Amino acid sequence: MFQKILIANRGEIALRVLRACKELGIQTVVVHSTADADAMHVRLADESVCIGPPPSRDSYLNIHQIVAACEITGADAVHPGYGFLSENAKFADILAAHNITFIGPSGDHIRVMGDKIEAKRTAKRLGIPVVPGSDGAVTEEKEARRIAAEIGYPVIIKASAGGGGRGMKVAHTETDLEIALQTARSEAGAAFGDDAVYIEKYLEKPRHIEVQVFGDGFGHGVHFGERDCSLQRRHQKVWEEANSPALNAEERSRIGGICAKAIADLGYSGAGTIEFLYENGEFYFIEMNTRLQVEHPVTEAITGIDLVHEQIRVASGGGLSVRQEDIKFNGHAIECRINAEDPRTFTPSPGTITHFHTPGGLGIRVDSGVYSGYKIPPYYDSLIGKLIVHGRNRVECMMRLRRALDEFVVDGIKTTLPLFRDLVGNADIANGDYDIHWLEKYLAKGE
Ligand code: MV4
Repeated sequence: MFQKILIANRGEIALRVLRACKELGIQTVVVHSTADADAMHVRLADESVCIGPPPSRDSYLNIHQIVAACEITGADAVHPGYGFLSENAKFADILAAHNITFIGPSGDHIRVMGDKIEAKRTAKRLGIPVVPGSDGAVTEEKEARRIAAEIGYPVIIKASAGGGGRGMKVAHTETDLEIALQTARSEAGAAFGDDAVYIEKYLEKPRHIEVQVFGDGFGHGVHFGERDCSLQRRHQKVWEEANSPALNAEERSRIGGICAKAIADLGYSGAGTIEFLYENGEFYFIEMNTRLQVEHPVTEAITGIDLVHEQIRVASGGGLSVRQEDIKFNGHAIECRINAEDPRTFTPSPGTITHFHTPGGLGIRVDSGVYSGYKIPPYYDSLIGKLIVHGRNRVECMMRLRRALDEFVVDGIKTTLPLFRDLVGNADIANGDYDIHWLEKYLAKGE
């Protein structure tokens, strides 16, 4: 087991990882920018190292400073959290070269999944169902026309170096296709320095369902069920649940089994998320994330398993604490992402939190790095906390969520809490009847 873990992140996820380390009796080091000297993760860690000025590229993304902080403090492993360097293959390789364990998959697995064409080809080879489309990159308009005619319109053109919704163009007819292909290629080239694009059938009303997987480092794979993350705005998730209200136990175990086998065949190590679009009872792979995700607590709530403990165990060579047959799905969980933003326009609202009171009681978890009197710096994302609610079933979970939202107080700044108070009272949400476009339509109506 590791002696000392360096946490290369900030905010609620730094605290989340810190808690797991403390429970496992592992010493902790955090790194921080000058803007985060007063942050909770800095206060609670055993040691802290200031690695640079506020901009992320000079601090949380500064690989050399982070490696130096490991050497100075004698950390033998790094947990990257999510965002920042968590899916940076070069960072994983550099740590390995310094005999420091990256708590995550190999640099090569990160690299494969970071290239969306390569990821899709890999998924298909491993028996994961993919969206119909081109076999690889498409450059010629003639080839694009042939593929589009074969799969049928509408089609979507995606950047191979994109992901998470960046660099996509939809073509509804052959007339749209030429412009869509040209703009997608030039935008991808300008944004990512790689103009490779691919074509897929455009699914019009899917849900976003993602399967939590783990490789144990010894060639075995398991799944921890799925999360439904369809409620998004501009590719930012807002509300996530486990299980998906759209799946039955048979579908869960079928897609989970396919994903677990793929992870085993890939020789993958650590936590991963296989993302699907789900429409008319069918799953279509879109991407794989090679990190712990923001919404992992809903999976923890329904399985009772600490996923950060599992990441640390696997990275240290100790394998998983559970086999597939030990993983049971118990009840229902919902997570609300509480952002320091205007609840209608989503304009960031940094500043001082004058009063912060979190809800409690059975089935309530709040993961947050803020406190009364804390000043939210303007340099980073606006997530200030997550409310995770668990119940024996979805109805109980929703009742408890409504009550927890009533108890939650954040004064001094604007937050997205009022949006969640509206959503818990909405009939479509109560029925679990929503797709990836539901939230944007709801916000456009201004209800
Ligand atoms: C799609 C799609 C429809 N058809 N692919 C957006 C994020 C990126 N991960 C993939 N995305 C999409 N890919 C096909 N073939 C629709 C989206 C999409 C979306 C997906 C998940 C959650 C929210 C979304 C919002 C808009 C578009």
